[in-house]
Amino acid sequence: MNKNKCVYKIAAIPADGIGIEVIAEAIEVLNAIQTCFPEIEFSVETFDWGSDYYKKHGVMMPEDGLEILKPFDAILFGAVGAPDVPDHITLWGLRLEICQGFDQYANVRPSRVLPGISSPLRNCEPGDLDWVIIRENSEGEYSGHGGRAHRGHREEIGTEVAIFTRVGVTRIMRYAFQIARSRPRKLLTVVTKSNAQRHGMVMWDEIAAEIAAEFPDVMWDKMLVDAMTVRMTLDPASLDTIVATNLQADILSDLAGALAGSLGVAPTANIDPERRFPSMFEPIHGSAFDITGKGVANPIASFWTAVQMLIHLEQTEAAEVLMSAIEQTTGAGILTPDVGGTASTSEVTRSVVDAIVNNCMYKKAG
Ligand code: GGG
Repeated sequence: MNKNKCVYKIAAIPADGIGIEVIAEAIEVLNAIQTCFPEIEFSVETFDWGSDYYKKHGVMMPEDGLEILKPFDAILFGAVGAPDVPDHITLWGLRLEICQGFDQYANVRPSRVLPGISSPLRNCEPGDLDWVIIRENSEGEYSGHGGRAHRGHREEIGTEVAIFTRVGVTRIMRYAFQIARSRPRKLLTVVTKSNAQRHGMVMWDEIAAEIAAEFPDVMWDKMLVDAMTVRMTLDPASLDTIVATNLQADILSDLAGALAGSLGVAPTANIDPERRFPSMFEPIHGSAFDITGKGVANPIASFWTAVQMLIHLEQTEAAEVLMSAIEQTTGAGILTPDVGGTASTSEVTRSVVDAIVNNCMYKKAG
């Protein structure tokens, strides 16, 4: 028995639609990684939580779901959403329950145009679009505060209250500046809407300026969210690291995924930077019921989020091998239809697995 072997307990929650397909492929890729890196072992346990579970039990996951997940080193998540269950039930009952329950307050969303994939932007040179969006993941517009009254009456009201706390804003700003500092350009754009939202968003701006003083080596600027969509589209090379509120970053990262070629390649990591709880890794895309069961779902976002998971687990060499296998596959034109190819989900996986094996053999020989 190798005493230096790292055994990672991974909770897989494929959940709904194509989430089930792409997480199965991600597990196959992790198996290839553990074959090539004998010092790494993944002990994967899969949970059947999601919309089908909801239809049987009336809840998206068991009441003690968070307690069940707590001992795991990481969570690999698929997607939520079903045509016959309201979206706010599926989202709040599983994904947000885990993100907020485990205080995974930093949501990290890298975007880059991978080799072999083209951006819908004209004149987008390789390297022009290479961003990391940091989404505040615990409060803001997703605080869950609000309510309905006088249902069905003419006087009916609905409120949705965005809550920004000094603790919440300070920690996400500091995290974003740290990420910006770790990247070669050391450049951060703080997204805001403080012209119209004159309370929480003005505090957001003030705290950004306070934290900036701790990072004199990071250049930073501030953009209104509406103007940010224009800048992302017309001047992508002017951006690097981006921090935005929960809702703003959710919208901007869909745009980022589309500009990088497809949401099918966009990964996301829900991180508890203090490592009190397991962090959760998932593709940004939803359950995509229109293509479920057709064998054409793009598994690249799930593979890329597995890279994020390996980095979080401090297995950087394995992460590099996997990222390089992904890029070799896309670069060779082995692409699903959403990025202009004709390959099936399993053909893309086969290519990534083969590339992992080849890269490892090459490494060992070298
Ligand atoms: N894998 C991501 C996922 O399932 N997303 C579903 C969704 O509706 N997300 C909206 C959000 O998180 O704001």
